[in-house]
Amino acid sequence: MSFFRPRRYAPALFVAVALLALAACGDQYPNSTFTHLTDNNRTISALWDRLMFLGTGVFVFVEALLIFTIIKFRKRPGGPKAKQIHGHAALEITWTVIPALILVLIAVPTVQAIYTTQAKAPDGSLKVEVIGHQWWWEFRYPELGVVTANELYLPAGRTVSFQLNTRDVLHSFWTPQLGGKRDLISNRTNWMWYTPDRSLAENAYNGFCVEYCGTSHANMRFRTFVVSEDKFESWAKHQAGIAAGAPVPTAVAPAAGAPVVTGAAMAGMKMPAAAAVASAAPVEEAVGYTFPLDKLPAHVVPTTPMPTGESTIKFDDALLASGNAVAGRELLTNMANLGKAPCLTCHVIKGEMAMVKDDQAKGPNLTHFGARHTLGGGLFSSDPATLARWIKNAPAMKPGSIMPTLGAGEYNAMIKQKLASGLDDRQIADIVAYLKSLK
Ligand code: HEC
Ligand SMILES: [Cu+2]
Repeated sequence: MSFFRPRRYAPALFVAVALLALAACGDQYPNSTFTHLTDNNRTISALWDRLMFLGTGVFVFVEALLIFTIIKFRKRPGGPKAKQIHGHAALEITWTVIPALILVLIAVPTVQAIYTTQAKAPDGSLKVEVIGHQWWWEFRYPELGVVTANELYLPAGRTVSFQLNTRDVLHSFWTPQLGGKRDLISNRTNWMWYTPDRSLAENAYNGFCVEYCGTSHANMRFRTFVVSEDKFESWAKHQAGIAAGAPVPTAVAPAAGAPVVTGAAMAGMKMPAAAAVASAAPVEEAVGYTFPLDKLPAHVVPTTPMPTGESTIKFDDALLASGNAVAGRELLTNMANLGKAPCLTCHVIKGEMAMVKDDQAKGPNLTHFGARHTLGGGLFSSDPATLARWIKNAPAMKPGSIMPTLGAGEYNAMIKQKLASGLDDRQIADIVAYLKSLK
């Protein structure tokens, strides 16, 4: 006699499995690839559905046959000896032909899907160059003259043709909700295209690097904003130019009493910062469209924790309110300050003195950094307090980051000691005010 009576447990087991299955449907999955938001994803998911359907059919049929056979032909006490059979032509032909037919049903649409997704992008597609760097993303729109980083804007309803390259090691580009994952391979160009649905105006998605690429691979993320064609055009047109609101490139430090852009002025500001330096800026440019901060869905808002304990990056936040954008600009653009603020040896800010070309720039293009919501490969929010700490000690916030430690007294993981000289909090607050003014 056995104590284990399966029948007694069967109902409970059934309920448990059913609950588990139900739980899988109850939540929101903002990084799911099982969406139908682009033509590419629809093609792939049609294949998936067919495979699941046929696979489930095969599974149920085979298992049913197996269970039936086990029960029906089980060994019984005193039963007859099993009949021995040698070969059964009809049966063997059947179990060869049926799987072959199933494979054809899978192979034909699979090959079709490969041809569809590998085909050249349709004429008139928007070209976007995706360049992988350890550990951030560069996005270029060569037809529009735009170079940006970590935040990808796409027009809804228009096919985008991605040209995928890497500056260093392998990476892989993927916005799961929009589908179409593809690798960035050294010395080779990969292509991919898809069309975000026209109905997708003002949506934001998470993007990831999905090929291991070193220390901060998991920290190499980006955001994809799908917006209406109008908004995209407004964004792109503005991005192609220099920033509105920044102290004008020809401006020198203002005379005593002249208005300056301060962090406080910017915080409560509705108008472009240019208005605040009206005396210095002859032309007041309108700021182009930016995905509204207050409309960011929760799943794209960065939640990376700041370093704590010993590694806490201390900063005097009170200084941020009086950050002086003109002084910040002077720090970055005056060659005399290069030792302390070598920013432009790695970053391009259009309209400022060019020390590197886009192709040699080691860091993200900062021309319109003030219009970005994130920093550091989508890891952190670009609010002034976080930005200040980033400038002070980026590698402490993002392991291995190629953006160097620049704050005086900060521990520099590269040289394994504290920086004897570097930027003080006052100077960083000024740089923050300047970078945030680059709308
Ligand atoms: C040695 C080259 C180098 C220097 C010098 C440098 N940076 Fe960077 N910077 C980088 C790199 C690389 C990144 C990308 C880091 C990452 O995300 O891992 C970066 C990222 C940034 C970002 C975030 C951009 C974004 O969109 O994510 C800001 C802002 C920034 N740097 C500002 C500065 C400022 C201000 C200075 C000077 C005080 C400076 N950098 C000096 C290389 C440099
Ligand atoms: Cu990676």
